This record gives sequence, structure tokens and C-alpha cells, in this order.
Amino acid sequence: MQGTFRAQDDDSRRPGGDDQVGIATKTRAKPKKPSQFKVLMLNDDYTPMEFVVMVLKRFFGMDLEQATRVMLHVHQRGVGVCGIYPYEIAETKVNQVMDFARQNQHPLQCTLEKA
Ligand code: TYC
Repeated sequence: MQGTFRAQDDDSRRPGGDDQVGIATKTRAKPKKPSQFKVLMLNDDYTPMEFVVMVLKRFFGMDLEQATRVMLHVHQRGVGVCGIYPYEIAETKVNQVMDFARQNQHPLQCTLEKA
């Protein structure tokens, strides 16, 4: 019934229900899925590998094995995906990583890209 008008139901069959007849509702034809964003980690020459692994565990819920795999991928290829999230969550993760890196004086960079 998406995208069509319809009477809610036949209120005339209920006592005192006549005033409700004919109320129409419209549901959105195409409900929008919230768009997804990749959180990308960038390689650099200075951030220690152990620190990157710690970040991936702490902010992206990875275990040691996953985190090590992603860190090595970024180290070798220059960039890697940490996860895919709705915009606000992805943005929060980027800010958390950048703040944590800055606090620890590492140049680690993290960014967003539309999925
Ligand atoms: N290239 C860094 C080093 O050799 C390690 C590193 C990996 C840094 C991944 C950043 O996103 C990164 N110490």
C-alpha cells in the first residue's frame, strides 16, 4: 500500500465512529535509508604500528587479529577501511581517532568517504 491513499478502516461500523471515516494517510513511497560512510585510515611514516592496532581495537571493536590485519593493509597499501556507518557515527569515530592520536602526539589521519 506504499504511496497510495487509503481510508484507515470502516469506522461507520463502530458505534459513534462516523466522524473518523475518510481520514487518509500517506506513507512515503521510498523511505530513505540513511546513507553510509566508510571510515578510512591513512598510512604515515611515524605512528607506531602498536598504536594503530590499539585504535582499531578501541574505536572499531576489532580483536587483535582483525586489527593487525587492517593495520598491515594500511601500512602496505596506504589506506584501508576501518568500518562503514551512518554519517553521524562515522564522523564521531573520525573525531575520536583524531583526538586520541593528537593527545598521543602521533600524526595518524582518519577520514570519511561516502560508501
Ligand atoms: N607506517 C607506520 C609505521 O611503519 C605504521 C602505520 C600503519 C601508521 C597504519 C599508520 O594508519 C597507519 N610505523
